[in-house]
Amino acid sequence: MFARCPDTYQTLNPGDTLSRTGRELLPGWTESVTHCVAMAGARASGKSLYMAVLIKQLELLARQRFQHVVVTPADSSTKQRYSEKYERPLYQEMKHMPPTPTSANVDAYQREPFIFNLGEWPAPDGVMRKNYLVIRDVAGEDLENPTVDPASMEFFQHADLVIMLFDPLKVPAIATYLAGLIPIQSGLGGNPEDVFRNLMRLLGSQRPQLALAVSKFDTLQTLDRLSDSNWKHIMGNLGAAFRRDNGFDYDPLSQQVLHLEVGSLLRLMDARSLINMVESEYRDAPYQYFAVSALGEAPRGENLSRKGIAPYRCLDPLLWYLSNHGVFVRSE
Ligand SMILES: Nc1nc2c(ncn2[C@@H]2O[C@H](COP(=O)(O)OP(=O)(O)OP(=O)(O)O)[C@@H](O)[C@H]2O)c(=O)[nH]1
Ligand SMILES: [Mg+2]
Repeated sequence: MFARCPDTYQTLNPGDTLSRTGRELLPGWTESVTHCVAMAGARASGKSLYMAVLIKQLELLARQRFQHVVVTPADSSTKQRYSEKYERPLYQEMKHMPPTPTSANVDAYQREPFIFNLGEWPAPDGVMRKNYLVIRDVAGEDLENPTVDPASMEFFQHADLVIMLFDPLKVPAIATYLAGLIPIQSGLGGNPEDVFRNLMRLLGSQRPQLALAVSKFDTLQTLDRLSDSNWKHIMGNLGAAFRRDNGFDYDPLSQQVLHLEVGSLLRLMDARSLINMVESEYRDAPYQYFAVSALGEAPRGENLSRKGIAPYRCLDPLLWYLSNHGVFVRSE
């Protein structure tokens, strides 16, 4: 069995037709392979925008590189919620999304998972099986709340991959440098260390694979416009892996370089206590650092850049996980 419950991310029995919360599973679900992902990060760290763009990028990757695969919403609820809450504001109205409502809210559209078809790929038993991406967006408000009931977010414990976003604009030194270079973003969320501590509380003794991604990386890239500072030298280094987009070519070796570079960047950003926490909590479990930008350029006020969205390295965290499971890997 390679499929898990899309609601709780927990195991199922062969032939089950209902999820653990009693919802009907898609036909043949227990014969398929699931990849269960959960987003994490403070308020306004960029989770929802990232998720919107991630799906678009996956669709593109499939269309451009894997002719036999079409990435589509797997059920009507995913189709409707994704298009209304994520795709439309971003790609049609070119506006920001409102903050994701806390899961205690009746309108919490993210309480149910989003399920996408990833096409057929050889499963660990060698059989070609349908693969699904099951992904959950979470309200930063819930993740910042140290009293949120772990039972209400139990899916974190059973996730295959947690993608936690780290907002560089929350770093005081960076914010000072950036003043004047990019429009000020209002309404930033809480401290990433507190979010990480709370995430560990929600995870209990479990350690799902963790992708810790510096989000809004476009803002850091503008630091090379400064006339004189350490940051100009660091971000102006065009040889650095984090200055190059890799298109869709995920490569484990260059990821390793990026991991080390982003690790030192985080140290320079004085995120040492976060790094120490990650390194000690994830001593025996896989984690990697990433750098992503959903927008590619800092937004001005309510509206997104008129040049459109130029996502940067958004697929890396997911491909780190999926490529280890033979999905979106070319058989040469
Ligand atoms: N410069 C830049 N800003 C971004 C990027 N992604 C998000 N932002 C900004 O961050 C704001 C918040 O993004 P969201 O995706 O709504 O944040 P969230 O983490 O889902 O927030 P909650 O739902 O409250 O937890 C956006 O309105 C943008 O202003 C990015 O790639 N680059
Ligand atoms: Mg959100």
